[in-house]
Amino acid sequence: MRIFSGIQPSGEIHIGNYLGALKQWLQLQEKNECVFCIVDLHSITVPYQTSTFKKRILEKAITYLAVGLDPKKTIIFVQSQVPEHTELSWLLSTVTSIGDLLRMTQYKEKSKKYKKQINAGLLNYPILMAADILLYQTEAVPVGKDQAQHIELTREIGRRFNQKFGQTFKIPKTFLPKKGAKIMSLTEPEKKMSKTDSPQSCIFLFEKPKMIRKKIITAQTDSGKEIKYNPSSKPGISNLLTIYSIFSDIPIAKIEKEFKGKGYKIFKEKLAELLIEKLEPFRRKKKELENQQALLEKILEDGKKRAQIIASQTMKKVRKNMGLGKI
Ligand code: AQP
Repeated sequence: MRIFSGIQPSGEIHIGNYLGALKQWLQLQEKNECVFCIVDLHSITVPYQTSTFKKRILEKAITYLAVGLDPKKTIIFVQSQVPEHTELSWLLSTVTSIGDLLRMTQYKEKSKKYKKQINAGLLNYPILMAADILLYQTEAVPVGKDQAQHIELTREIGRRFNQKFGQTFKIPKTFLPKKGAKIMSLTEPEKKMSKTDSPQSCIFLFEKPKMIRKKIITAQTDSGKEIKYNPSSKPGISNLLTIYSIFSDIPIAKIEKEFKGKGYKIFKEKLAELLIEKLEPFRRKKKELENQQALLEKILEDGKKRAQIIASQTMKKVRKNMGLGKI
């Protein structure tokens, strides 16, 4: 299968991004043709710092490699380096309804968060995402739950285009992980964990042990003392149980039994230890990669070339079917 997915260089990668997306990517790269992108053009739809932007992009490349993505098996590249993404995005905008864009949850949330800086790019974000995916004739898109609505719209845009201009794109499926599709904020467990929220609300993938301990110990929990999974009445502890379960590979019911009558403090201390241990290899690998700028650049350059071969084939077909191209 051809797989496509991406992450924005909008902030530091957290364990939600890892469990929702990266962990699936690692498994999928073994038996599929994977294309994993650093989607920088999506990040510029909200305020960002131009002076540190390239550094942020390189950090994401380091993250991809540090968690175990293998550039020999997968294509790793930066979205803005392949201009076909923006060309296709414009063409797809002609088969996308404004009503569909206005009802996207991410648009509603981000336009509330950045009230004074709502730009057309923020509204059109899902069209660019549809272009990213359809450009590679993608069959499956592994993402967290927050992105599922955008993939539904991608499918709709692809179908509409095929109906209007003839069979052009494969229609991709959404791949959600069975567990960890929506990791919640540590400080407001009714909200998802987000890169651009307060650092206290996230455990970053390369977080220092001291900070992991501090953030987990102070994570918002619910009234009562029982370690019980119930996302509606105990969202805080349920989120921590989910994290514990995935990182330890122990079912939630078994963890509940183990911590019966022990209270939140002991449970949180154990969870902090578990995270420190499980995230340590990522921190180590990141350190090794940090001084290898030339290697990173080569990987991204190779990735760009490989991505562009597929992208240009699709664009030839798109232009032809739309009646565009050489006169
Ligand atoms: N809390 C989460 N739990 C599980 N999966 C998550 N993802 C994001 N948050 C969670 C998944 O991670 C991938 C990266 O997505 P993105 O960089 O395109 O942006 P996002 O979905 O908007 O993620 P963030 O962390 O909330 O970033 P900002 O703050 O920049 O908006 C996607 O597969 C996503 O589903």
